[in-house]
Amino acid sequence: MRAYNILDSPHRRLNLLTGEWVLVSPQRAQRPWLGQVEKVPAESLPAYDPNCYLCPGNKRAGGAQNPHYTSTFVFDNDFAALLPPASGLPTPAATEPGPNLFVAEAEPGICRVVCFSPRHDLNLPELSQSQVEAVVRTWADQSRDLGERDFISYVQVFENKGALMGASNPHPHSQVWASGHIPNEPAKELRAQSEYFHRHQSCLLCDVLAAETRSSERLVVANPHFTALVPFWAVWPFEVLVLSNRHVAALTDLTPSEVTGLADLLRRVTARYDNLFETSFPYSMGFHQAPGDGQAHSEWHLHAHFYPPLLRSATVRKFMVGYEMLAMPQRDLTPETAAERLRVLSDQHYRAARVGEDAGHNYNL
Ligand code: H2U
Ligand code: ZN
Repeated sequence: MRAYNILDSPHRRLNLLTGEWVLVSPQRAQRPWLGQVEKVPAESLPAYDPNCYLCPGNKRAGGAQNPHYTSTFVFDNDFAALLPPASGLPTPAATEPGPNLFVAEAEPGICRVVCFSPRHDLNLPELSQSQVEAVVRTWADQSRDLGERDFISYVQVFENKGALMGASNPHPHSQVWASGHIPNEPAKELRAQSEYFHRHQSCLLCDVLAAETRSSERLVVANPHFTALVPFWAVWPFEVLVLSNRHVAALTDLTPSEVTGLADLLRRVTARYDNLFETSFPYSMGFHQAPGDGQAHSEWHLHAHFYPPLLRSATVRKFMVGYEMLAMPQRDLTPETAAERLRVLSDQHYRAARVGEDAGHNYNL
């Protein structure tokens, strides 16, 4: 009898960060596709769009006028999902329990938008190294500024890129939502990292990084400060986990060389993404840093998740429906194959339309 080989047979894998399982069905990768085909995004956008709410000097939807900014630009979201307590809402501590069965509580917070640069047409892999460093420093500054407030427990930095991900504007930007409670995803990760730390007296993601570096089969790209890999438990076809090589808890802990390293790695990962199907690759990405809840978080390891929806081409996406919505996530392409496909791609963006000094960083790996 043939031995059971997980690489060509259905199996499930445990996500050590969330405690949830993913079903992997490698034997199904070649199934035919007669479903929805997405539109390919416009290849060339103008450097400045007079109708864009985020371009320098333009009026936003809420009526405010953007300055003629030249680097990153941060503003309070005009349609914020969370509002600070100053707006009259009670803080969580002041909340009364709901009547009997149903539970609700106040959620104070602050939402901001971070434009990457004045350029309407340049995403992370097309910006220069120093421009992406400015973005990383802005995320760290925002994390510090918002995380220090006493009514904030968690700062979520994220980017929603592309119409396919519901981004309302093509001008490259990210968002920062700071909330009074720790949201669901970081809360699961907090539980898993704390349990692991107490059980093993070592950090979960330090151990994952060491194991992945040893085996190298799921590595995508690395430099002396950060490593990108397809996690063993990836759900999205080309999902990537970015880990700091040093055990740090937050963006605010990064040294200037680590900021350089993170900017370099983000440019390399996103260039590979764009190169994969020669399209501006949509994704949601975000950083998971330690909660700013006044506790010491020695268990927490700074990381970023990239969740991109594309599966086979610029026009065929993975849908999280049916079994995924009702039972558990499922994937056909193995994380090992996805890593291999991303690993062999060039760091040089296929449009090679880089601006500024763009010397990049020639880390010898
Ligand atoms: P998304 O592209 O991910 O939707 O993010 C854009 C954010 O920018 C969105 O949260 C805000 C929206 O509320 N926004 C403003 O605050 N002012 C504007 O003039 C346009 C968009
Ligand atoms: Zn714009």
